[in-house]
Amino acid sequence: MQTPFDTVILNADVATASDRYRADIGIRGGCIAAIGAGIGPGRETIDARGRLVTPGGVDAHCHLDQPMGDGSRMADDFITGTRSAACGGTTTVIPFAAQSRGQSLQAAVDDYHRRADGKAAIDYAFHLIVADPTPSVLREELPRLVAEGCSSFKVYMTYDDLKLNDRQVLDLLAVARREGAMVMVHAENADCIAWLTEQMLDAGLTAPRYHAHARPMLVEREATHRAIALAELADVPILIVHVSGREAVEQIRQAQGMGLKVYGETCPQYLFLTAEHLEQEGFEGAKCICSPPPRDRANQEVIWRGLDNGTFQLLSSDHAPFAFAGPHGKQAHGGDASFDRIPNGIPGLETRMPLLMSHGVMDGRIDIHQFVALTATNAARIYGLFPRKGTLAIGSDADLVIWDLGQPRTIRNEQLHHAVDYTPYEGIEVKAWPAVTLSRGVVVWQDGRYLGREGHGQFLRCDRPAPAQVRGRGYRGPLWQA
Ligand code: DUC
Ligand code: ZN
Ligand code: ZN
Repeated sequence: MQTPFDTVILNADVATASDRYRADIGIRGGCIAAIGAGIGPGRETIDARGRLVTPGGVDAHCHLDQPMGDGSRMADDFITGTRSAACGGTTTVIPFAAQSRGQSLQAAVDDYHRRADGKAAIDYAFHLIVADPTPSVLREELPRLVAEGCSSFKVYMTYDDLKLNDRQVLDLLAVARREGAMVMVHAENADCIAWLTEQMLDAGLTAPRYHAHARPMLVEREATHRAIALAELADVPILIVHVSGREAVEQIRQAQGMGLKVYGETCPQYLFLTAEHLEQEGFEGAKCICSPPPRDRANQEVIWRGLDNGTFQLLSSDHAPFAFAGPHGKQAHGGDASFDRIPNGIPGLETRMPLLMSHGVMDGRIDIHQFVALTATNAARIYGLFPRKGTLAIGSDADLVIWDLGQPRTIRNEQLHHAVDYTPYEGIEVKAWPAVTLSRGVVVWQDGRYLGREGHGQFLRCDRPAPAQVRGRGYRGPLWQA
């Protein structure tokens, strides 16, 4: 006789990226063991009473306890960051093990494991940030780390301590091609930003609002175009992260139209904030400083359209948590620091899924299957975690969200669970919030109470992602025939 399930979710209205059906879900050993009608008893039962049930979110771009080189410090570590994620329906996070110049990549990964070990409440994987592509990084460390489960890495085209030149980017793209890794690109033109910043500071334009003027859309457009050209030359897929508006969107769409494998990620800040948020009184605008900066309403509409028409595969938070008050966050260089000395980034792990469910699905901009794809399934596929993560299927981890829909609520920072002292989404109305979040079958959030446990979250080794496989539509020179 079959042993009972550990937990049965009864009467669920299940939505995945492709399907919608009513069923009971049986969970055993942290995995989904059965989906069907009348599947038998469980030691625990959760009656979903016709409520919408979706896969738990995979937030594939967030920063937790990432060492900073400028004296600032992130407010969220793996304890508070994963707690906040779970309360907002996210059950997997992929933050960044960031190499600093002169450091080996392996040392960065070892350090990041130490920061995460025993702390996370939900599962996590690591992307790499490659800031120093030495011969040993290219020939030994990266191939080994990709094989060991860090199968994606980010390259920066801006920031003095991280930026790579085109030759270095090409070297890394060639490694990604050979090893089957996914390359994420932060696309902004560093020299244009440096030149504009110098001009503005010389003219005495130092307030937070000038951050947006120092990083106009064309610097993102140019770098996006260049990144795509480099990937075409190396004949390898790439993913442009945190796309902010029309000009970068046009570059990505053109490349996709040419048949290149160019993937796109955007974030809630480009749907809900504008550059006007940087114009708040005094230093308040610093709360919304992130890069690329938020644009305007017309660009918000372009981003919404890109979520609907398939330009974007991912909606990630880019949670980069700096407190507003205190000596380590936005005011690390003083409460009147010039815009170029204010740490870049905003929090958003907990609000990502409710904002998109509410203003995307419930307001009719995207459908529920697009929602699941954008918040969970595509990230799991693109980073080599599918089908363990990102869907509800027999054998998948029992990571899921039971939604409370239709009850209006106002986002207030005091109700969030991160360690940041503000949210840029303060005051925005939503009509959706997770009623219950399960991580590998364990309830971590229920009816407004955090029930997670430090150390429940496990490190995930990512496979080489199928979407990183070469399609062979890039440049074909004599080297490729050799
Ligand atoms: N880039 C990121 O990816 N995150 C935070 C800030 C930034 O510039
Ligand atoms: Zn970035
Ligand atoms: Zn980021």
